[in-house]
Amino acid sequence: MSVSSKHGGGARPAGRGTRLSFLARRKWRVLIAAATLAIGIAIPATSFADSSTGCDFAPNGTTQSCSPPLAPSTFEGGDGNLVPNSAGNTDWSTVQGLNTGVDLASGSGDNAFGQGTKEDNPNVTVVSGSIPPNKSDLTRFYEASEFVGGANGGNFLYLAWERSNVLGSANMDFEINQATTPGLGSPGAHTINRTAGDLLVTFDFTNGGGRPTLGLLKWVTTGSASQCFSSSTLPCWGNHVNLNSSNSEGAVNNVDAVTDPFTHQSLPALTFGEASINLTTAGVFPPGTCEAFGSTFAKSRASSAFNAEVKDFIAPAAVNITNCGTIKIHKVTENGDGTFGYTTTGGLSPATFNLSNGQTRTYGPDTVVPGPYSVTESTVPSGWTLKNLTCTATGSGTSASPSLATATASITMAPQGVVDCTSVHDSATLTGATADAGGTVTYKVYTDSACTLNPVDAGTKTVTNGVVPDSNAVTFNTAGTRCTTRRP
Ligand SMILES: [Ca+2]
Ligand SMILES: [Ca+2]
Ligand SMILES: [Ca+2]
Repeated sequence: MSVSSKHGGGARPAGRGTRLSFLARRKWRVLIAAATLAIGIAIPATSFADSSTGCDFAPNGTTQSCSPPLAPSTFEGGDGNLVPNSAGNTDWSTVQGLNTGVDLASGSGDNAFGQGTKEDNPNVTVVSGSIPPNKSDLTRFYEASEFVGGANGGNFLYLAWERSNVLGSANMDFEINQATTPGLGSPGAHTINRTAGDLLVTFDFTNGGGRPTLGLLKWVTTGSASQCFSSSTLPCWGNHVNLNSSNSEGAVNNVDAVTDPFTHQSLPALTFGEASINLTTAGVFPPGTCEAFGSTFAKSRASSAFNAEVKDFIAPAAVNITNCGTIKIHKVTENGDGTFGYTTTGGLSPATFNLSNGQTRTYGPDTVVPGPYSVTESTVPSGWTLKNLTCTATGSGTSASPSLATATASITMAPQGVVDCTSVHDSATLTGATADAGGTVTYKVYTDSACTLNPVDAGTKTVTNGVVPDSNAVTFNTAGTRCTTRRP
């Protein structure tokens, strides 16, 4: 049938029929779409339930027994699943600041460390498709961290791994670096960019039962080799930090399958593990010294022995773990520019600084030790008026109170806090005048745009160094275009 004949009179009944059936199909599509939506909502709602008790971990045989959140954190790091099961708690599905590592697909393309790689080796070779069938094949890891104040408070670190098989025990390591190692996931030779004080969390779980054994080591670059945990030479993983039930908890879903809320996949028993660690009470951070970790990756170890081979790994993800905070001060000016001087209290370095329009002073990132601080805009060129001072504060325990009257931001910094303040100064400046221009300026406001009708005096202001203060406020009773004159 040609196109033109379709629109001919003889073809109209067929055309109507086609249109009706098209509309009918559309209705069905809507109904099907609605049904699909209903199913889409129903699947996670039912499968998220996991164990009806909310506990998917059994340290002894099949007797479920889960630790509550490691107080004062509310993160459920000891229940072997990924969703909060008690009101007011968090778990992986709800935790703030989640970071995710996703491995390459299992099989010939999966990246792993070359044969014989040990934890203490910073120089590694990455190979493809050589994960032994009897070793853990990692698929994902999750990381989150937060500062929680109060008794026994501190920097909490949450970690989780997922694997595609249940062969062998679960021996996983999380390496937490201050610096990044770009491209570590790709085949070939790499040097893991380690800095003294980097962290290694070991997670060992025997399929037979018991609780996960958690360990924490620091990267050591100087001093005696006796600090090393396994190696006989520096640099090495050493200075083993004692983790116990007072500063950590962990679990594996050894009771039943649990659901990953992000992939909506069911994770069979023994394929998910998690941990919560209070890095502060574990003594990771030297008091009064700032440390910041920006990169994390997960790997599987061949056995519970620390010097066993590391095989599969998941390339690093960016993280933000720090015991200090960040302060940013922005300057904005209107109707000109100038140099504005600031003073600070609390020990910020430098203690004083200057800003002009559009400039920012940053203390950080992550270099402000927790405590009280103030920043005052103390040196203002004459003729400028502080129009606005605003601050935002993020992070538990971190706050900032701006005072327009004193041009001061009062800050309380907590670990992982960020304070961001902006002050706005306004002025009018003579154009074409010399830098030291003085005298006075008289403002007049007119009700028309041609500066002829109903003049109103808006004040006479003193000019200093070419800077002209604002006029007096003038109220208009009707809307419209006005004219303002300034006469020296
Ligand atoms: Ca959990
Ligand atoms: Ca839970
Ligand atoms: Ca891999």
